[in-house]
Amino acid sequence: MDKAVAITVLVALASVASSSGEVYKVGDKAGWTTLGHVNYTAWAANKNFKVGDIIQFVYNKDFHNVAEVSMEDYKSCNVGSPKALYKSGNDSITIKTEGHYYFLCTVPGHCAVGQKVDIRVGNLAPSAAPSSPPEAAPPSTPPTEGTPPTGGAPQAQPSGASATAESKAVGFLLAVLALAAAFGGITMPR
Ligand SMILES: *[C@@H]1O[C@H](CO)[C@@H](O)[C@H](O)[C@H]1NC(C)=O
Ligand SMILES: *[C@@H]1O[C@H](CO)[C@@H](O)[C@H](O)[C@H]1NC(C)=O
Ligand SMILES: [Cu+2]
Repeated sequence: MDKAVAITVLVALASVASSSGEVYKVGDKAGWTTLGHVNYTAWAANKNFKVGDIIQFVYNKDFHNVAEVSMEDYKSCNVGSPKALYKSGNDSITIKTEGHYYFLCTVPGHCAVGQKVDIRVGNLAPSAAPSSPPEAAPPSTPPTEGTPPTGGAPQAQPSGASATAESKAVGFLLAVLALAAAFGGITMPR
């Protein structure tokens, strides 16, 4: 009975631990910048973002900012109607629900050279496949500096990411079982 309780508690603790949010610094060491032309699509592609994770933008606030925008504005680099604007130079955004979070820098020209990122949270279709075709061409915002939006990157590697997550979970479970065995001297199932 005590062993069962101990195992239950350990498993509960393990699931709490594994569901606590991770902090993702956008661009890793480079941060949020136009220098070096960091490919933020590639940066985001192999991440398994979850609700509760924290997306951290670190940048020089004299040169950049962070705007959360709609998918359309993300694709067209329209900086004119952000949903939210951050400019502290060190902005941490906690993910509250599944979905796409589109961010870009509103400084003229920066989005066009790639300072934009699509944070895809949950098991959703890649943003490259919009569910509805573009409707009657909206009064267009001129694309900045003639660079086409880079919206066409399919992030086709969920298998690798989920395999990693699974092996992590299995490892965790094994560790918990080993601990429980050591703790209670139980024999493993035969
Ligand atoms: C950025 O990376 C994505 C995914 O790896 C790739 O498809 C895309 O072509 C890259 N963009 C540039 C501008 O290199
Ligand atoms: C950014 O803020 C976090 C806390 O929100 C802090 O841990 C981190 O050191 C800060 N980084 C920089 C570069 O200021
Ligand atoms: Cu910028």
